[in-house]
Amino acid sequence: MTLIIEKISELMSKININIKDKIFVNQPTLPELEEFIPLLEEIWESKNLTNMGKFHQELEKKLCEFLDVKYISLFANGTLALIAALQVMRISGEVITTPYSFVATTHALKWNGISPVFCDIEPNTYNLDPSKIENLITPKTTAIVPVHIYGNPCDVNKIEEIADIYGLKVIYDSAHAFGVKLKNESILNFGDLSVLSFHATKIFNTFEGGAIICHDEKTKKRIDYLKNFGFANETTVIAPGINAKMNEMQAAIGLLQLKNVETNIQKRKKIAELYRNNLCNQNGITCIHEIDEVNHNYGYFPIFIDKDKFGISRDELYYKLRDNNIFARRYFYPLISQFQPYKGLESANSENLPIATKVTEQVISLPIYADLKNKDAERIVEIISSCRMRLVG
Ligand code: T4K
Repeated sequence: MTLIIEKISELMSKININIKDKIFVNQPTLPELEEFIPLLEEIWESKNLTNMGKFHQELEKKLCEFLDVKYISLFANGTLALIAALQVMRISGEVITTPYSFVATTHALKWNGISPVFCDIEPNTYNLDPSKIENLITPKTTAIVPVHIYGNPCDVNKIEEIADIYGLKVIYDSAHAFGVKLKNESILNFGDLSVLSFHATKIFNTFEGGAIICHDEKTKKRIDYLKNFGFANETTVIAPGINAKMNEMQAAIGLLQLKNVETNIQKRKKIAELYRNNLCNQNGITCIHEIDEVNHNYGYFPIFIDKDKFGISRDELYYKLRDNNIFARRYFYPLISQFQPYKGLESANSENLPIATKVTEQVISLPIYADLKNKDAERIVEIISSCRMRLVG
C-alpha cells in the first residue's frame, strides 16, 4: 500500500513539474495582489459595482492620456466593442475585411447581419492590401474593417484615400495595437473608430475588457448610450442598445495595470530582439517585420517557416515545440475564410487570397510576455535551430 502511495505521489510530482515547466504563447502580467485589495475594499464600501462608476471614469481619463486619444469608451470585452462599433456607425450591407485575423473580427460583422467580403493581405505587414480593396467594392459596400495585425499598422493613408473616394466608413480592429504609434501619432487616431481588446492575453489586460476610440464628443455619447441598452436618460432609449459595459472590478485592475505597461513593453522588446537576432538570419525563417517609424508594442512574435528551405514544415515545428513543453500557437491559422460559417462565400475562395493562404500555412507565434525568462527564450531558439541544423548536417 505504502509503495502504491509513494508511486502515486511520485507521479503527481512529475505531473506538477511538467505543468510548471510549460511555456505558453502568452502569460498575463498582474499587479501585486496587495495593491488590488484597497481598490476592492473601496468597491465593497461604495456598493458601486458597475454602470460607469468611479473607476470606469478614472480609467477612461487615464487611458486617453496614456494612448494620446481624445475619447475612449470602455467595454466588457473587445468582441462586444467591435459589435457595438458597427452599430454606432450604422454599418450594413457588405464590409471589406481581412481573412487573416482572430475570428472575432468577422463574427462581429455577422452578429450585425453584415456580409463579410474577404480581401487579400500584404506580404510584408500581413495587413489588408489596399491595392486589392477597390475591386471588391459594390453598391452594397458601406465600410472597411482592417486589422492592425500583431500591432503592425495598416497602410492607414491609402485606406483613408479609398474610403474617402467611395464614401465608406473605416473601423479598425486595433485589438493588437495598444500603445502603437506611427510617426509619433497614436495609430488609434486613424479611421472613424478603433477598437481595442484588453483580454488576458493582450499587452494591457483587465482580465477581459475592450474599448472604442472615437474623435468627437457626439460619437462618444452615442457609444456610451449603445453600450448601456441605448439609454440616454432614465426615460429615453435612442437605439436598440446592448449591455456591454466594463464593470468596476475590471476598471480598477486596469488602473493598476496601466502603471506597468510601459515597463512590460520594454521587457517584451528584449525578448523580441533575442528572437530576431538568433532566428531571422536562418534560412527558411522569416520574422515579423519591424516597420519604419513605428513604436511597436511587441505583443506577438510570429515567425514564418518555408518548409523547402527550413527542412521541416510549420506543423512539424509546432509539434516539436509542444514535445518540449513549448506551447507556441499558429496565430492565425486557419484563415477566417476557411471556417465553416464563412467558407461558402465567394470571397472566401483561396484563389482570391493567395498571400493570406500562404502565410496562414507558414505562421507560428512564439511565446512572448514580460516575465518570459531569457533562458527560456534561448531554449526556444535552440530547439528551432536544432530542427534546421539537422537539415544542414
Ligand atoms: N480582434 C482581434 C484581432 C483579436 O485578436 C481578438 C482577440 C479580438 C478581436 C476579440 O477581443 P476579445 O473579445 O477577446 O477581447 C486568445 C484570446 O482569447 C483572444 O482574446 C485573442 N484575440 C486571441 C488572439 O487569442 P485563444 O483561444 O488562443 O486563447 P487561449 O485561452 O488559448 O490563450 C492562449 C494562451 O494564453 C494560453 O495557452 C495560456 C495563456 N493564458 C490565457 C488566458 C485566457 C493565460 O496564461 N491566462 C489566461 O487567463 O484566444
